[in-house]
Amino acid sequence: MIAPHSTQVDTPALFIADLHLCAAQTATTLAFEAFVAGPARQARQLYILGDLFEYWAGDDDLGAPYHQHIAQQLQSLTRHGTAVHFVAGNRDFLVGERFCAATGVQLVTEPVHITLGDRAAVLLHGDILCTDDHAYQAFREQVRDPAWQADFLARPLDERRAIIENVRAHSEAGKREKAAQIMDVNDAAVIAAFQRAGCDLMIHGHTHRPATHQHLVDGKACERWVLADWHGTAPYLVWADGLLRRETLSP
Ligand code: LP5
Ligand code: MN
Repeated sequence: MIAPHSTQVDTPALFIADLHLCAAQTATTLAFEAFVAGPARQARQLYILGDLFEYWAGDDDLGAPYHQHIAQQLQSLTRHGTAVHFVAGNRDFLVGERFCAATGVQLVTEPVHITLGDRAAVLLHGDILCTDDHAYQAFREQVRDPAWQADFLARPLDERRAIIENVRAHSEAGKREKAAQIMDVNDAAVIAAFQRAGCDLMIHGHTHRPATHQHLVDGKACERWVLADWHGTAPYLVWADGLLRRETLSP
């Protein structure tokens, strides 16, 4: 269910993004299993800020044994009592109702507004902030169009997978040509996102450049936490005891 989301977050709450889970990435899959069995199980809430999967071709891909395994991991977590929220990334925006029913995960649409203690925060995947990447933004606009998605999802699963492999090849080749700065967030887009959200704290992923940035927005100090991508370990952000901090689980 896609629900508007503006909530007081129970503590401890965890934030992750850019796991890029797939059957070929054994070490990252093991890190995810350890994360689910450990820190995530002890948390009250888990926010997955996009790109949980290397890619998601549609909820009928839940039939793949690897996806079954990941869905069971998530279901064990939500049944245990951790509330899991999912914000779509640029690789898994086709996650839908069937995935949610199978896992107990709640889909939330960005920008997600939450309150950490007495502090309002906004959550994003982060790709929307990369406004200098004009080719990507044009692609994003096309594939986020509901009519385009309905047409795409009506195609056979094998055909969708083949199209995605083609896009991935173009994307990887394109990224080698693009200047690194183009693939980072645009400062004006960050400031506009803070202004629209009316808060001084932002958490996002996508750029794979973990850091905590300070911004001055209309004279107000604002903080932007960028999540790390996963490569065989489980980096995450914890909100507990009134503070945000970074942790990494190494299985
Ligand atoms: O994810 P990341 O960080 O590696 O790269 C992104 C941008 N690339 C993408 C593409 C995805 O990585 C792979 C596809 C995901 C599947 C989604 C499900 C269904 C979609 C179906 C599509 C038809 O998002 C990359 C950014 C980078 O982040 C940094 O911000 O630069 O953007 C691109 O590379 C996009 C290109 O610039 C433009 C798109 C080219 C598409 C060409 C299609 C040709 C083949 C079509 C066949 C029908
Ligand atoms: Mn991404």
